[in-house]
Amino acid sequence: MATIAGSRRIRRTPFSDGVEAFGVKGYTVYNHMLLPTVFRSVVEDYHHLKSAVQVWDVAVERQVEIRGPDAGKLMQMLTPRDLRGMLPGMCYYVPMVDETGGMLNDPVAVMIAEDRYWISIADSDLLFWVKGLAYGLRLDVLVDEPDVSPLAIQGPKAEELAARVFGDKVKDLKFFRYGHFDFMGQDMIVARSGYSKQGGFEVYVEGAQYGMPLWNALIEAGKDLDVHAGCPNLIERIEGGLLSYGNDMTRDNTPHEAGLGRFCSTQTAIGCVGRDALLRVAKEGPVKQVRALRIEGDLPPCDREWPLMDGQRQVGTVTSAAWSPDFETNVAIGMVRMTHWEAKTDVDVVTQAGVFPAVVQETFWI
Ligand code: THG
Repeated sequence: MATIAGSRRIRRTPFSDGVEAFGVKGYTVYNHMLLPTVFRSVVEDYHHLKSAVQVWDVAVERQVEIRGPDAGKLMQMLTPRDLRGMLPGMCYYVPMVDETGGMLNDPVAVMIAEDRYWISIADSDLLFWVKGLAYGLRLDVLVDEPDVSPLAIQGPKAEELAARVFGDKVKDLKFFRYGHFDFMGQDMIVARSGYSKQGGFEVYVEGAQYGMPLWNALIEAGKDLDVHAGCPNLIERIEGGLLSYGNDMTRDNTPHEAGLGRFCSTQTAIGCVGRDALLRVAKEGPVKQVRALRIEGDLPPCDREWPLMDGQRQVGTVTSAAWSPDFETNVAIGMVRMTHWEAKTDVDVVTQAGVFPAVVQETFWI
């Protein structure tokens, strides 16, 4: 593909200088901002992520901040996950839906205080929906995008690296919990989370001016750990079944179709604007759902939806795919009709480079 022209609409991040110093080789655009996709090669980055530690510029995980007396009420309107048990110090993965039950985003919600939340969004303009609800319903809240940029530390040596910069106390953090940690006199929120299955942390860097100092400190402290700049890795995230909003599910899908039913408690999520719609579809169950698929052959890049066929009949789509060196097969994510979603079902994938045989899997790989 040709290169993308930089411009003000495609925002740089507080860490972009660090990313470029490591020789970033590819970018995508996510939330109108640059997201690195490859440093050495996707396969080299993959092996390194699974064996060492990487520092990721995930500033594209923008925050929608909700502040004020009605913050909790507005949060519950956005999601079918029951938020009543949420307390400061917790992060929740929360499907967010519109009034039809269609997915608008699949963010990580961070409860900063009783009356203050950050919604760490995937790639859609959720801010406008949240602002619209707040204004239309005259809620007592402020809704904005604050100057907060997440930096992820991911990989088997992430705990060691994070402890060197933030102190041994980070090791006590449980999955999807956060704490406040000091970096050069600045308070930072550090959570045990991140878009990989290798373990690690996300630092919510408040104030762009702290971006490069933190980046440099992590790179310096991790020299003997073989630390390298990295980014969400296509192969690893498919192996782990981590979904990509806009690719693996869209506004046309319910959370149940996306396989996110375990994050919904629609019956008790009183106030969720999609509650009635979701209760209706959850009763019957979805007629198509996300599945892991194994595909044979030398695939082209998955830069479009690939029809899944049983003979002349379309029975679904493949939405993400890549060659997995560790599992020695093409790993893929697709949306499969219920007639064909059972494990071991044989189907055909129609790509821009021909037709390839595929098999529905029982589970993801990691
Ligand atoms: N971290 C933060 N913000 C984010 C992402 C992130 N915003 C964009 C995008 N990623 C949102 N999507 C996801 C998808 C999966 C997960 C997190 C965000 C995730 N899932 C785990 C899993 O499926 O194994 C666990 C979820 C759970 O058990 O609660 O982590 O990565 N800040």
